Amino acid sequence: MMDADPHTDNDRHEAWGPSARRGNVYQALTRRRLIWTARIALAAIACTALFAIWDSELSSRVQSQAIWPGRHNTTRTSDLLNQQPLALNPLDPLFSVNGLPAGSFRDNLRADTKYITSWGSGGWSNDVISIIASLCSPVFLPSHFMFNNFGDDHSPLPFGDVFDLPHLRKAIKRPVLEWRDVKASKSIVLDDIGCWNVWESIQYHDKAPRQSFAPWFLKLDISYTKTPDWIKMKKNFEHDRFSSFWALASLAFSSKRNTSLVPPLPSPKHNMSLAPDEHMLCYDFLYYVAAHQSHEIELDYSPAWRFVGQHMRWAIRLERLGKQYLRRTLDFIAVHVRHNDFKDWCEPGVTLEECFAPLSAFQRRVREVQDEIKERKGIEVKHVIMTSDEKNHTWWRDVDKLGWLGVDHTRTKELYGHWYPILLDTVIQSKAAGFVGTARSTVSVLATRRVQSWQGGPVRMVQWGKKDADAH
Ligand SMILES: Nc1nc2c(ncn2[C@@H]2O[C@H](COP(=O)(O)OP(=O)(O)OP(=O)(O)O)[C@@H](O)[C@H]2O)c(=O)[nH]1
Ligand SMILES: *[C@@H]1O[C@H](CO)[C@@H](O)[C@H](O)[C@H]1NC(C)=O
Ligand SMILES: *[C@@H]1O[C@H](CO)[C@@H](O)[C@H](O)[C@H]1NC(C)=O
Ligand SMILES: *[C@@H]1O[C@H](CO)[C@@H](O)[C@H](O)[C@H]1NC(C)=O
Ligand SMILES: *[C@@H]1O[C@H](CO)[C@@H](O)[C@H](O)[C@H]1NC(C)=O
Repeated sequence: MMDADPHTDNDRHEAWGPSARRGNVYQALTRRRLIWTARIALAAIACTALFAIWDSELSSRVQSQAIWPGRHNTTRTSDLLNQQPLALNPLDPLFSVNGLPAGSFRDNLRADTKYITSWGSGGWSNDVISIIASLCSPVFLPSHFMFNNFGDDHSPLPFGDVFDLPHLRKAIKRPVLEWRDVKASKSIVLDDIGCWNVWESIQYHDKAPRQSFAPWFLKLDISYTKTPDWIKMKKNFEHDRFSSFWALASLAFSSKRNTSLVPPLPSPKHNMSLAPDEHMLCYDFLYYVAAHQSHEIELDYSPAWRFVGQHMRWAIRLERLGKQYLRRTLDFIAVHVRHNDFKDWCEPGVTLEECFAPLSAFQRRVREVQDEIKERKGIEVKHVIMTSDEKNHTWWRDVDKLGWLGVDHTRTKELYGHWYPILLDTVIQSKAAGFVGTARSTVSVLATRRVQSWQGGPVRMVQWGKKDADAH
């Protein structure tokens, strides 16, 4: 918990996520570099990034390409497979690259187009919030994203496997690419690139760019330029890490860029010192970005949620799988209880029993949500579905005793893969008529936003950290 600061809640979501793990990331990278050489190709296939074009004359280009571009002889993504040759869609990734995924990503970038990308390095919900942020501002037109897992299994999760990219492109009217559309998964080319280092300017204990597995999977050798101190919203305040969309976006334009350049950190492999790339703009980390205030993603006005997050619907296959898991349960309230590493966030001197909210607190909030649905929609919602990272069988038996349902994940990993228990639980949460979550969990935060936006349902967060934190 090197980032953890129990005296402020400013770092809360991430405190358990990326930063908690980042201490040994570098070590892990070096150690794994040897072990993983043979697995790079595989990893790169799975890895994902969304790019975006931020400055292109899209419409004129589309007009000049009134016929199906024959050189795009690939149907790797299911997305492309579904594309009808005659139904030309200017947002199609095919229009944003030169052709097939290339050995070096640069060979596939169009000269008339600019791209933006960033790396994930958190838990999966932290990373979803980062990508929502990076896709949000009109200048940060879509950016890349990659899901990392910093647990025992470093298998990245492709963005397009989770979210419905064709829907997202249409909804936000932006071309969005994945890294796998651009750089070949089997490439052995280590590409040099200059990127902006945001992390070192928004916090003070870690004097380095944000570590991530993404450049490793993508075979990028990055030379970082530290962003100016003024990107931080609360100058010199160590308990808050947010920067603003427009501060970061201004660095994408040559006037601010040129006056902000400082000597770059040489890249780790090729020892290259490169200024931030102007063709492929990149930032190390975009989790802590806001328009107006820290953690605004939780609030109704959040531009990131309104303009992007709510349009990130589930990919069709995942949606179908989620429905299978729900079987015939039509109306239900979802509960999310987050335990385990959250214990590190308990107030000093508080026992675990006092720290985590008891089931009775969740029960009380569930009743409030039931009442609100009754009042607002005249519907009696009786079923309650519990989702949690808790492993304790006694605790789950107590959940059973309340008559609440659990999701049967006994075979989920085996059938669908490592990521699917949390993915399916997230899908199920999003389909609830109402939601009760755990305060300070990004999994819960995203579920509240989805239930509000997609189901028009009421939500509550249960407080915790000390005895009776949620008593009311
Ligand atoms: N199956 C399942 N796993 C969960 C649930 N909640 C948390 N987890 C697991 O715990 C991990 C917690 O997430 P982290 O990686 O620390 O970070 P996060 O996903 O951004 O979420 P928070 O830590 O809750 O803010 C998830 O990736 C899951 O593996 C749940 O409801 N169901
Ligand atoms: C295009 O795809 C077809 C069918 O997979 C293949 O036979 C052909 O060689 C490909 N052409 C090029 C130029 O890659
Ligand atoms: C920034 O620098 C580049 C390269 O040196 C130059 O081409 C460009 O005109 C400069 N832009 C401004 C606004 O000074
Ligand atoms: C990296 O490059 C710099 C400047 O070109 C040089 O002084 C330095 O010795 C190089 N370091 C390594 C480890 O090669
Ligand atoms: C498991 O949960 C029960 C009920 O909440 C609790 O009393 C017990 O201490 C827990 N066991 C462990 C090993 O945490």
